[in-house]
Amino acid sequence: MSDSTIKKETIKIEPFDPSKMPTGCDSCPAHNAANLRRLGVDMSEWDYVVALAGNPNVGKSTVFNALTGLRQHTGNWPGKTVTRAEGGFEYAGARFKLVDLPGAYSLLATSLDEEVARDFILFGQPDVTIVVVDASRLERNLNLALQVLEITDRVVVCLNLVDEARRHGLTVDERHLARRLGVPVVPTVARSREGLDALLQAVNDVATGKIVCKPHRLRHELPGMKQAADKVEAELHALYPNLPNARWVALRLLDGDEAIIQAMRRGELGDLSRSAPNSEAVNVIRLEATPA
Ligand SMILES: Nc1nc2c(ncn2[C@@H]2O[C@H](COP(=O)(O)OP(=O)(O)O)[C@@H](O)[C@H]2O)c(=O)[nH]1
Ligand SMILES: [Mg+2]
Repeated sequence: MSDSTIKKETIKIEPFDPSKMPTGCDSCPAHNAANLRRLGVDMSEWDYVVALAGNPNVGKSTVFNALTGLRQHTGNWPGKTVTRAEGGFEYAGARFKLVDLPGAYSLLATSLDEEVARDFILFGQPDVTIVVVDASRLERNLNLALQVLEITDRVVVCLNLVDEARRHGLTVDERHLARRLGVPVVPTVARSREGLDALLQAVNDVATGKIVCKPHRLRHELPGMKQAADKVEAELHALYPNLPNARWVALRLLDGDEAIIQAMRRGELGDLSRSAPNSEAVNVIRLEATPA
């Protein structure tokens, strides 16, 4: 490989400012209030924020309506033509804000809808993300679920439309699925409110830290890629020990994902960490492809 094919880029990260960093604890809300404000979500009257994600047509709006009733309103995402529904509910004495994300098949940010959904989960760092999946089309739906699990470890899978699945002679072993995914899986028939109490319980348990998820993350990387990702991930870890998705961020940076690079430059990525980064660490990450 000649020198001209070596891509070199340095990203400067703003020095760490402890006054801007929330103090983390296991049962404290994990969401990022400052980033949420930028995303148009005011958390001043709420304890937790829950995002609702899923492919189109899986019953997301049905779940949203069932949980929020009349306590909801719609508007646009700031600066976007994408509509957003927002609502709230109370459970076990806590106030939950629920944000319906645009329906998406992936979080690769190749469409405006996918970008909005990804940015909300990445920067808003919701206390819980409910991924609604269609039990009768599980394989296709797990694509999005696995991508969400790459970005956040605070997930509850709502296995919806189990009545439809049953009609097609399909049963899903939700316990096995939960073990494999490393997050709670709750079977529901949202249209008749079946399973929604269990869903709320699981959401509450993840929000309050009673359940700590161990999300399944796919690792199929070519050796050269693995080496580069290991290096960037290690530097991210040194800066932000609690970043929940350092591997994913490392891979996005290596891929040249402009939104993530800009977020690093603005210091927004650092805000994703719930505790102070190592102040000894040099706040510079070098992205550097080494010749094979
Ligand atoms: N049979 C059945 N239908 C459902 C269920 N949940 C939602 N639906 C229906 O599925 C369709 C799509 O639901 P919707 O909530 O609009 O999906 P969204 O696109 O994900 O928001 C609607 O006709 C719902 O009434 C369910 O659990 N079982
Ligand atoms: Mg909908």
